Amino acid sequence: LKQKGCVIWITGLSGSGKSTVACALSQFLHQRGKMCYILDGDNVRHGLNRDLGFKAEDRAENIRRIGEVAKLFADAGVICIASLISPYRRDRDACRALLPEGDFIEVFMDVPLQVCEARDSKGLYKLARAGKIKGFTGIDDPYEQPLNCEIVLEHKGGDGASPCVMAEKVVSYLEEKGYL
Ligand code: GGZ
Repeated sequence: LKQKGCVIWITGLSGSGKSTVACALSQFLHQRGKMCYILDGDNVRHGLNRDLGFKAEDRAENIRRIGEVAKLFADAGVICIASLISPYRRDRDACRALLPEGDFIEVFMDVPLQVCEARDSKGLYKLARAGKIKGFTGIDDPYEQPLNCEIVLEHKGGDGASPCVMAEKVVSYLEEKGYL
């Protein structure tokens, strides 16, 4: 009884809701008896990637390692949810290239900077604006939006779409493509 693995790669700004959607998605998958595992940039940086900072080359290495680990999970038949800013297109594309066609599903959290900054759940934008954090994505470091990703999760004014609604959109995609 083999389940087909894949990598759900969630990219977007800090505060765009990547981790929340990853969490909601993993709950839906567990409810369906699917094995899944979340690799979150912020968490992995405490262990495997604790030697890395936020310079472009460190981010590239962070993403490369998480991409390799995600591939191992997918090989083992697990649905691996990678949630990290991954601001450079080139780095994301390198992870895509590790997997068989179709098994890398890029999800873009399309949330305007102003919305992420207004949330500022960890107070990091405030510190970045004050110059206390240098090279913060969206403030004084680049974020390259995906051009051809599989799924776009849009922020829609007001309360926006809830993380559950967003996660359901990913579930529908997985059903459509035969991963569920
Ligand atoms: C961006 C930073 C930075 C800088 C610390 N730029 O919202 P968070 O706090 O919890 O998640 C962010 C996390 C980014 O780690 P990633 O591994 O996802 O980044 S990347 O894919 O670019 O390698 C943020 C915090 O770390 N953080 N400094 N300068 N985010």
